[in-house]
Amino acid sequence: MLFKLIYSLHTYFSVLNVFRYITFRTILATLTSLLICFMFGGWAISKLRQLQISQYIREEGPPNHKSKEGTPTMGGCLILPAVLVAALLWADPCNIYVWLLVFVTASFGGIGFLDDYLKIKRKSNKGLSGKVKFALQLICALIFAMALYLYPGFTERLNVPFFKQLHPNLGLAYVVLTVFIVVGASNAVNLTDGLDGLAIGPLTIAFGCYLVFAYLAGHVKIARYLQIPYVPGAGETAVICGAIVGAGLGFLWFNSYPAEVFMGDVGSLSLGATLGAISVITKQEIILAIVGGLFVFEALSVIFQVGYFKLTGGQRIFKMAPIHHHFELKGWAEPKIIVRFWIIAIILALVAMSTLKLR
Ligand code: 57M
Repeated sequence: MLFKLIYSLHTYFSVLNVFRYITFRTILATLTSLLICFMFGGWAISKLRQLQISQYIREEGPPNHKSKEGTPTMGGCLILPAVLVAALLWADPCNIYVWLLVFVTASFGGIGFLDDYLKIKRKSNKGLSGKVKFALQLICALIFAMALYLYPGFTERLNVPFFKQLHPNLGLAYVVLTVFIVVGASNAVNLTDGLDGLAIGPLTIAFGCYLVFAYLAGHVKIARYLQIPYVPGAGETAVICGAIVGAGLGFLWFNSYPAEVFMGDVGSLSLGATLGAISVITKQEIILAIVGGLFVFEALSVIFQVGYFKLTGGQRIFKMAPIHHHFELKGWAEPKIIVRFWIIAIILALVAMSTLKLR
C-alpha cells in the first residue's frame, strides 16, 4: 500500500515537473523516511524482541542501567533502510555524491551490524575487536576519500571558516583529513549513544544543519554571495540529509526515554560516518567540530579520562566517561541530561550557521 502511494505520488509529481526543485524532493525524502519509521517501527521492535536481539549491559556501567537489560537493539536496521529507500526514491541517481554517501552509510552500517551481531551471538558486550573494527573503518573511509580525490569535479581545497580568502590546496593530505573526519565522527557518535535519544537527537539537528549547508554549497549564486565554496552537484546531498532527518525523528519516537529500542552500532557508526562524509562533500569540514561539538566533547572526555587514568595509575577526571555517565553519577536524572544535551546541540548548530555570514 505504502509503495503504491509513493509510486503514484512519484508519477504525479513528475507530471507536475516539480522534481527539478531540490527543496521539494528534500521535503519528500524527509516525509518518506519518517513515514517508513512510523509504519514499521512497532513491527521492527517486536521482531527484534522475537529474535532476542537485545542489549547486554556492561557490569562497569552506571547501576541504573541494569534496568535497561534486554532492551531490543540494532534499531539501525530500521533507520538505514528508511534512509536508503527515501534517498533512492527522491535523490538524483546520476549524482556521484549520492552514491558515495550510500556507500559510506551502507559500509559503516555493515561494520556496526557485524559488531552488534557478534555481541548478541556471544551474549556479551564484546563484539569485533577494537583493531579489526578500526581497520574496517579505515578501509571504508579510504575508499570514500580516494573516490572523492579522483573525482575531477571535487577540489582538495580546505574551506577555513571566517577566513573566506583562505583555501589551501591540501592535495593528497586531503585524503588523510577526510579519513580522519569520517572515522572520527563515526566513533564519536558511537561513544555518545549511551543514553535514550542522546545520539539520535543531536544527529537529527546536525543533519538538519548540513541539509542547509548542502543546499547552499550546490547553489552557485548563493554560494558566491556567501563566499562559501560552490560544489556543483552537492545540493543533491540535501535530499540525503532530509532522509536522515526524517528517519532520525521517526526513530526518536521509539528511542526517546524510556527507550523501547537502541540503535546499536549499526546505527551509530553509520550515521556518524555519514555526517563526516557530508561535511567533506559540502566543504564544511572544520565547521563539523562546532555542529558536532557534542560528539567531539563526548569523545574527548573519553580520551582525557583514559589518558589520565593510565598516567596516574587509576585516577579519574570524570566520575565516568563518556561525560554523560559523569552527570548520571552526579545524580542528574537521565531525561534531564538528554534534553540539556539537545539544547547544547541546537545552540551549536545555530552558532555554526551564523559563520556563513561572518567573514
Ligand atoms: C559505545 N555504547 C553504550 C547501544 C547503542 C574505551 C571506552 C570508553 C569504550 C566505551 C564503549 O565501549 N562504548 C560503546 C557506547 C551502550 O549502548 C549500546 O551501544 C550502542 C551504541 N554504540 O545503540 O546498543 C549502553 O548505553 C546505554 N544506552 C541507553 N540508551 C540508548 O539509546 O541507555 C544506549 C543507547 C547500553 C545502554 O546502557 O548498554 C555503552 O555505554 O557501552 N566504554 C564506555 O563507554 C564505558 N565507560 C568506561 O569504561 N569509562 C571508563 C574509562 C576509563 C574509559 C571510566 O570512566 O572509568 C561505559 N560503557 C557502558 N556503560 N556500557 C560505561 C557505562
